[in-house]
Amino acid sequence: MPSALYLAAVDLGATSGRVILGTWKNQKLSLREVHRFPNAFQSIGAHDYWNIAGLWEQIQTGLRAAAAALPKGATLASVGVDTWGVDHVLVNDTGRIVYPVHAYRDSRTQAGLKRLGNTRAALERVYAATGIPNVFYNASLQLEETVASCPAVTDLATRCLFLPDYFNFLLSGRMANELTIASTSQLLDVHSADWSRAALDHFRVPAQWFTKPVLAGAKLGRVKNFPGLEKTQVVAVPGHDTACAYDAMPASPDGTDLFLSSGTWSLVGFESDAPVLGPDALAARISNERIGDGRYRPLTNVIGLWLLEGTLKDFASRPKSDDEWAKLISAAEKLPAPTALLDVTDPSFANPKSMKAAIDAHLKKRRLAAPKNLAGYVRLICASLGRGHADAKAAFERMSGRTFKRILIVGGGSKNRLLCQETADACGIPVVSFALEGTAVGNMARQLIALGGVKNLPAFRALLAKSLKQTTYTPGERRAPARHS
Ligand code: LFR
Repeated sequence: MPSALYLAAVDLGATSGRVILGTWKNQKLSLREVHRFPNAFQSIGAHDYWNIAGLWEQIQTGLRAAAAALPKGATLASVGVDTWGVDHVLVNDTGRIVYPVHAYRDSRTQAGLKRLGNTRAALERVYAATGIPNVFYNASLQLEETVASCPAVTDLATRCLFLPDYFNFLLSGRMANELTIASTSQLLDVHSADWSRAALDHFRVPAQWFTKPVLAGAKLGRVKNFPGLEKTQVVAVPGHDTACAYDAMPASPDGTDLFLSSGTWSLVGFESDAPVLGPDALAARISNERIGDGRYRPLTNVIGLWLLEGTLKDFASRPKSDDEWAKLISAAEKLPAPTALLDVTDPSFANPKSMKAAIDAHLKKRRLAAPKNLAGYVRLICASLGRGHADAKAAFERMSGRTFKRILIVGGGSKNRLLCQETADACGIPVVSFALEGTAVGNMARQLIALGGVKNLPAFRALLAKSLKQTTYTPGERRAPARHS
């Protein structure tokens, strides 16, 4: 084993993407962001699409930057790709794209969503088979709509690759479905690590589009056609960004930590050897997605900072620097607590033309006044998300019989002290925020394990916890949080 290992994490989010160079030396991981770029879906007529060629170009630029940042004579040992869930590419045997890549917020799934939602028996059958509730973005509903609106696609496409699978293919030349990203589809069997025949049949999705998912850590081969990366292994990391973020949590081994990956979405959940199923779980919309090692990650998807990202677009005064952000959060903290909160499960927040208008309309319907300024919206959104997180915690405790002692938060929202405090207040337990690039670290952890640099995830977490800065938010304590490392 060389004295240092160099790795690259490609981490694509729905609103931004980045490539990070990691150095593993003396049992410590250090990160350097070598490329960051904005991401957004684009609309043509009534539909929303991802710019796949543009994303691939950005990945290549980032990997070139990673190679250029290596010390002289060093090589990049491996690369791993993670992305948001559910979106996918339909290709033929040569890997050629045969159908446009839709973005998950496209409204094309609305009819299927209602159909399944209104058919109790089918809803229960699909949930019992997959452990995934009926949500507008599911790949199952998307693929159902694709096949129904374009039946010829079943002759054109031979494989369905989720986004990380597709970029792994472009890098390595090998097509494989990885388990964590497959588990976001609502097409995977909740009791095994293979596809669910019942779900595939229900949504009329061709079973031959998929192969048995590989577990994170599988080596897919060396990078192809990329000068400077000839020796670099492509490792199938947890393809789902949320699975990566969860892997990175320095959780206490006794299972009493609740996890919150806070970004565009708020993903509240925990690790478990068994799925959480049944009518209560279905009613609470518990999603039994998978973690890198194949175990379960029961979670609920609370709408998250999408509410705030959208609202900011309507304010010319939106913050543009860290300093302006700090001022906005301070102003929001000084406001009185909102008298009523948003119901964060309202579907009108999913993809509105204007988020501010959607919030105002939601409040008007309930005869409530809209906030007077941006700070007011920030306060209302953070408090409402805090309540959403607390509702998720209560549902998990009821159903799993566990009592959670702390909430570990990573992601963009972990830097928002108002959100952390509102969450601690609403949940009644401390929120521990880590200065941690969760997705990139989880992505690299699986590469390190695959390369033999570290034994397993518990060993990695134990090493990580030693050097990690953290901030604790105590319920009811409205003051600058104590910092300690
Ligand atoms: C977060 C995330 C969520 C998933 C949503 C849609 O980036 O991956 O886990 O539910 O995006 O794919």
